[in-house]
Amino acid sequence: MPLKDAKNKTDLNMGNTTHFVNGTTTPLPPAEKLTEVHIDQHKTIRITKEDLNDLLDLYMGKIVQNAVTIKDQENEINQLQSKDQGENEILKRFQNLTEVCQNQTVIFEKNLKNKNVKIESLELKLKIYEARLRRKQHALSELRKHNESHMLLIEHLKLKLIHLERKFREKKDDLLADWESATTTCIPYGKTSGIHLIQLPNYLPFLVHCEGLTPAGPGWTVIQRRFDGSIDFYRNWKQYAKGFGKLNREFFLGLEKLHWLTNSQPHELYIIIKRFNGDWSYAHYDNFLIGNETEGFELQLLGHYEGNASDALRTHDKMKFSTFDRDNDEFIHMNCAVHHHGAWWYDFCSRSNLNGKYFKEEVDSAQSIYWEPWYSFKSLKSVQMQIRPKSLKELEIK
Ligand SMILES: [Ca+2]
Repeated sequence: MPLKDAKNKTDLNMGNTTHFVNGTTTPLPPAEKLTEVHIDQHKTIRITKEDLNDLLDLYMGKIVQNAVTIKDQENEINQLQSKDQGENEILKRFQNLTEVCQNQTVIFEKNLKNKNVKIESLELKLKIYEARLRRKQHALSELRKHNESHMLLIEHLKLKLIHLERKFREKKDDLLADWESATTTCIPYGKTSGIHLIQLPNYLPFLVHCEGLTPAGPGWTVIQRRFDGSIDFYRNWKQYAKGFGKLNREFFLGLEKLHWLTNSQPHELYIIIKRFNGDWSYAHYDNFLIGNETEGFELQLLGHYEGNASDALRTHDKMKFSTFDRDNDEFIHMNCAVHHHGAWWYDFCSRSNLNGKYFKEEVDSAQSIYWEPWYSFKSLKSVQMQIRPKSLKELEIK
């Protein structure tokens, strides 16, 4: 009980020697029963021992009650502390979880970073592959274009092949027809110009260029022709024996064929020469005969000369043929074929050199195609040698 409540029950006369018990003023007890209680330096109360005991009991009750209260509060505090501990554990667990989460986050971020690096690497690779793909597509496109171009070319070549096959068949048919009607000379082809098959006794058939359109008249067989330098005439013995060039361009028919033709029957020779200024001239020999290879393809006969080009072949009569690899000339210390860059019936050395070096303009050279003395060593623009059986000439005269 608080002290003020106690005052209701017990009124203490401060500073006076009065004593209230149960609302009644009673005289003061004897001095030995009084106990002085000092409130402060100014006030002092005197109470009896019984009152003091009552008061003490009262306060003891209060103390006990307070102790109970304190105990309750301690329990409450303990409960709160238990609760705090639980919360602390939760907090700690939460902190642990947070730490775990942070660690996981670090690992995740690290993994994420690695993944990002890998993604960047893959993106770079992808760009490279895309660039390669674009290049491949471009190359493929180019190949397709080329392929289309090649296909067009193939189609063109197929058509050309068909055309050539047709021409070949026609030519083959012509040749077979020629074979069947092969002649020994060009006389049957008269005043025409073209390539035909010649068949001599005991000799394989061969093609010749028949010429009937020159001032010399019809039925000539061309044995040599020069006009543009497209064929190299500086060749060896074997090639001159077999012949070379193209019958519709420049060529030399061949010494073997010349031998067989001129031996099959008497032949005449007609040579046409042209200058670069357009002048032309001719030399005609009425009995032309060539020996066989054993005889060095000797110029055995020429006959009579007639013409306006000069008799420049006369000095070579009875001479063997010479090439740069077969020296049959009269010049002991020199190969005339080498000196004159040609192949001819050289003697000491020559007045004519119709197989010499072709010049595209007029030059004064011993290596050139020349015919002395009509034009000295000056190069000629073109030359053609042709032969024909004498019988035709005799027939023309008759
Ligand atoms: Ca010689």
